[in-house]
Amino acid sequence: MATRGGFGWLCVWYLCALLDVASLQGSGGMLYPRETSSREVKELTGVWSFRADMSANRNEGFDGAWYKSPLATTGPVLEMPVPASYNDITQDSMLRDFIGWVWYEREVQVPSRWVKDEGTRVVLRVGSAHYYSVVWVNGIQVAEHEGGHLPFEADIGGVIREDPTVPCRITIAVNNTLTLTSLPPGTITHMNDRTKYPGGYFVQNIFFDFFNYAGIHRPVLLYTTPKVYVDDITVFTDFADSTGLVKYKVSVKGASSANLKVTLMDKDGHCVATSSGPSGVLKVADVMLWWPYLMHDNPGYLYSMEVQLSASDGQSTFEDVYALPVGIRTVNVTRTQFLINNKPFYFHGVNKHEDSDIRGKGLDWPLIVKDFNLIKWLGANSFRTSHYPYAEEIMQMCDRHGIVVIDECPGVGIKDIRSFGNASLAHHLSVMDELVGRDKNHPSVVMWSVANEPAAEMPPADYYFSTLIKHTKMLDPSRPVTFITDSNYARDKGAPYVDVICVNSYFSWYHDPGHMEVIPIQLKTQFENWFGKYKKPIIQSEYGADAVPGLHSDPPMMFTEEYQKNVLQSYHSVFDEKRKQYVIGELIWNFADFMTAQGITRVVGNKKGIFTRQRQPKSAAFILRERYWRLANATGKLPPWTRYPCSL
Ligand code: BDP
Repeated sequence: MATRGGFGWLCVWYLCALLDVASLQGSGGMLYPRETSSREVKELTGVWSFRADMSANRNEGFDGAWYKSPLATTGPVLEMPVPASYNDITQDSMLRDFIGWVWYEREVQVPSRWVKDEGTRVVLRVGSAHYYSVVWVNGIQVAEHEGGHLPFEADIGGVIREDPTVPCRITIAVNNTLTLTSLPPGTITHMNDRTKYPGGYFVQNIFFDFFNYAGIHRPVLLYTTPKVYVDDITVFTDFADSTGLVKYKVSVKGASSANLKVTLMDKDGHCVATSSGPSGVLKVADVMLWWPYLMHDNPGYLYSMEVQLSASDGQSTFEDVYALPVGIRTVNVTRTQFLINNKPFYFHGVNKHEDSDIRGKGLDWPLIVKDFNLIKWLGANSFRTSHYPYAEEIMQMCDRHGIVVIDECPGVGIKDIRSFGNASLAHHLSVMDELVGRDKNHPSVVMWSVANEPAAEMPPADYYFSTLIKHTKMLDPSRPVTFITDSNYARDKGAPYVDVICVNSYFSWYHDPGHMEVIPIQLKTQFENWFGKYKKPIIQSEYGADAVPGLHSDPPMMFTEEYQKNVLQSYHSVFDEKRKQYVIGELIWNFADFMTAQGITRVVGNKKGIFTRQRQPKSAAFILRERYWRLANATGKLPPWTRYPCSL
C-alpha cells in the first residue's frame, strides 16, 4: 500500500475506480439483523433444553433422530442458557471437558402475522456456535455450518408455514471436535492401552492456549424481511479536502430489479447526501471523519446509511429498509507508518479473549460494557481479536467508541504439517470470506489478521500463506493484511506477502526465564532483523508475563506482580526508541486473565492479564495506564475532558 497524503480529486476517483467495491462482497449477505420499519427481530435468548450425547461413538442423537421429536421425549434434559458456553454451567467435569455432539432445543411462538404473510421471509440466525452445527426446525434440517465465531442463517418461512398450528421447535446440534482441517485445528487421540485407560477413551489435542469452550456462544434470533429484500451492502469510504465519499454497492435478492433510494444521515438525523440505484457514490460536504479514540475530540463519528427498496413481483409490492452505520475514514500503510485519515496512528492497545467466569465465551453485555470502560480507562486505542472473530455487537461498540481493531480469523495453532493441505486451505479461505463478508463495513476494522503463530517454517507454508493473503486482499483491497508471527525468526514465510509485520515475543519468560536484563538486547535484535529484511512497519503484537494477583517479591521473581511490571517497562524503553523509526504499535498480552486447558504451566488459566479474570487491576495495569495516556498525549489530540488523569 502506498502513502496517499495530499491526494486530490483526480487520485481519489482513480483509486475508487481501481477499487471495485463489488470485490469486497462475500458469497451472500450477512447483514446484522436490525429492526427497521420493514424488519422485525425476535431474540431467542434464555434457557434452552440441552443434552450432551455421551454415547461411546457420540452418535446416539443422530441414530435416534433426536431432532424429530421434543428433546425431553428422547431422554433427560438439562436447562442451558443461550448464549453461553455449556462447559462451566454445571458441576459435572464430564460436561466441562466434553468432546462431541451436544443438543439444544427450544420452542418459539412465531407471531402469526409473520406466518400468514407469504410476502415475509422469516430467517433463523445463529450468531455463532462452536464448531460444527446442524439446525432443524420441526424436525426438518434447515442449516449446516462449519466453524465457530461467525454467524449463519436459514430462511425457515417454508417450514413453519407447512403446519402453522404447531409451535416452531428449533433443534441445534453442535459438535466441538477439532480436526486437522478445522480452524483452529486439533487432533483426537484414542488411548487404546487398557492397562491405563478405560475402553473408548480419547482426548482432544489442541495447539492453542485458551480453553476450548463450546456451545451456542452468541444470540440466536428470528428476524423478518420482505420477500424482496436488501441482501447485502458494501461501502468503501474516502475523502478529499472536506468532502467525504461513500462508494456503495447494494445487492438485492428476491427480484431481478428493484428501485433503491440511498440516504446518508448525520448523527442528528439530517440528510447529508442521497443517491439511487444499486451502486453509486455519496458525496458529503464538510465531512465528519471517523477518528480513533484519543486521536480526535470527536472519535467514532458514524453516519447512518439508509437503504430503501421497493419492488414488485407483478402481484404485490415489497418495501424494505435497512440502516447501516457508516464511518468515513481511510487506512494506509507506508514503509514505516500506519495512517488513519492520512495521519500517523500508533497502536497502544491490548489483546483480548472472549472469556469470563461461568459464561466462558458466551456473549454477555455487562462484561462487554465493563471491558470497554476498562479499555478507555487504560487509555488504549485499539485491540486485536486474538485469536478469532469477536461478536458483531463488540465490533459495533468499537465503531461507536473509536476503538481500532485488528480483526483476526481463527487460524490459531496451525502447527501440524497436515494442516497445510488443500482441504485446510479451502476451509481457511472460506472462513476469510465469511469474516470479511461480516466485518467489511466496520470503520473500526483497519487490518485483517489471517493467522496466529503458524508453523510457518514448514515447506507448504509459503504456498498456503501466499494464497491466503492474496485471497484476503482480493476480498478487500482497502485494508492491509497481516499474520502474526513469533520471535522465531525462521518462521517468516508469509512475511513477504503481508503489509505489516506483527511479532509476538516473550523474552525473559519462555526464553531465558527470570532474566529480564536480556529483554532490551533481544527486543532490539528482533526489530532490527525484521525491519532489516522486510522494510515494513512492525507491531509488537504480543508481549507480557504471568502474574498471580497478590503475589509479590522484590527483587522481582517470575509470577509476581513486580516481575510482570518490570517486564513491561523493559519492553517499553525499546518501544520508545523504535517507535520513532518503524514500530507502529504495542499490544499487551493480555487484557485479562483467561481460562486454558489444564497443564503444568497454567495455574487455573493464563495469568498474563493486566486485569484479573474478574476485571480487577494488577499493578501492571497502572503502569500501562500511565504509559498509554502519555502516548495519547504525545501522539493524539486530546480534548480536555479526556486528559489523564481523569475518572472515566
Ligand atoms: C502466545 C500465543 C498466545 C498465548 C501466549 C502465552 O499467541 O495465544 O496465550 O503465547 O503463552 O505465543 O501466554
